[in-house]
Amino acid sequence: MSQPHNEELFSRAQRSIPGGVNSPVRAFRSVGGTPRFISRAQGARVWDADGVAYVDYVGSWGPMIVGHAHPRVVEAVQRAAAEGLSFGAPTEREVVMAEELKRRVPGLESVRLVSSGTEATMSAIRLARGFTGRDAIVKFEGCYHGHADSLLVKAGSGLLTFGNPSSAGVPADFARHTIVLDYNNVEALEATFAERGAEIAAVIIEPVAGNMNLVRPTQAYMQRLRELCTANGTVLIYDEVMTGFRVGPRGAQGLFGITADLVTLGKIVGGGMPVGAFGGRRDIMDCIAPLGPVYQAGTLSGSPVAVAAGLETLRLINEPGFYERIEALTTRLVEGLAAAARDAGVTFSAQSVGGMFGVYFSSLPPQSFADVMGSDRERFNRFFHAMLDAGHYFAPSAFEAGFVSAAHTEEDIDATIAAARRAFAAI
Ligand code: HOZ
Repeated sequence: MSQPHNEELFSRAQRSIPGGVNSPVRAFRSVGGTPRFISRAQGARVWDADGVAYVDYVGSWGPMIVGHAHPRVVEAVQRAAAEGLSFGAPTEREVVMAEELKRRVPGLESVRLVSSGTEATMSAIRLARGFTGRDAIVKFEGCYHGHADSLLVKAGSGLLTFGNPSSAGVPADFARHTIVLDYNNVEALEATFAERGAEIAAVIIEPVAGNMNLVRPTQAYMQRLRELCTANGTVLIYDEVMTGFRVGPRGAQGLFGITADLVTLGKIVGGGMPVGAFGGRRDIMDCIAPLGPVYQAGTLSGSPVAVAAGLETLRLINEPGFYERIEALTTRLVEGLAAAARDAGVTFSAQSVGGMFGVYFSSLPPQSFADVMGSDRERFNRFFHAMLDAGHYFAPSAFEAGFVSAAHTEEDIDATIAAARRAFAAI
């Protein structure tokens, strides 16, 4: 029997799975065309159901920082799996993971493992509310923190991609506790705290946004946010599910030299398996059950196999020169793409932070959600398809960041830049 093709699989999938996918952005709806069904991956490459190879800049949306199917991570997973898949009881590996995270993440005095980034942010919000006894939270337009009810208000990622930034099914009574502000807008932040500071339980922020494409906040903005939270007894939550161990070895906290009260983690911490974590100040974390009154739980939390994958990934990224190399590769990519666009006379910009990057069909990198909306999305879609046809897999949406792994080589990056030269000339 011949191998099923992407199109056949997509038709079959749509008969049994909503939209044919288990997470919306991968359906390719905003860029059009047929999603690639991935059959295997190794290093910097993924292969689709037709056997076509792509240089991968999605990297499972961030976690695959050491490359796909790294032999040491695979071996760690196999070893853990052979010892048992799940116990619903504590294991030594979880303790090692908690100690590792405490050692590396600023301000992390206590940490709990969960199974996804969504669980981490949802739990952190509940905890902040329980700790402060307040209901209101602040989030920023275009930031996406997973799909918990209070956070699906003017959110990024798939909600932005499909033009529906506030999900149906979220009771108005929940949404009214979520205050949405413009990213990077100090005046709006100050005015909100001046008016409602005493009601705000938490501010949650993607400290480098990656779900409305990559948007970098200014140092002054992050500093002022920290000051206002401290002055108002508001819990500052850095959602580092994407940026943790990605923008640098100490995440965005390290980048800005600012310590949040709570941090959420995911993606890299699971090395490609489902893991999330939230943690921070001990006085806040001690409010979680069984120590305190805020309930949070999970049968598969601290999954021994997933934690084994995460631990091995954390060991690999700790090796000397890891971040220098990944940062140099990512810079080479964005500078090469920008030069290729310039030569072709295409309005384009690009930037990177650590191993994470953004490409924009606008003359300057965006500072806010409004700037992102001003970019030429039709042109992005044509670029995306030209690159895909040439064997280079970028995120299938103008509202997502891209990711480079340590398995990418300079030759891979240069091949992508060469393909982009042809793509820019054609679009
Ligand atoms: N929300 C993810 C990107 N920020 C996409 C998840 C997926 O489609 O796999």
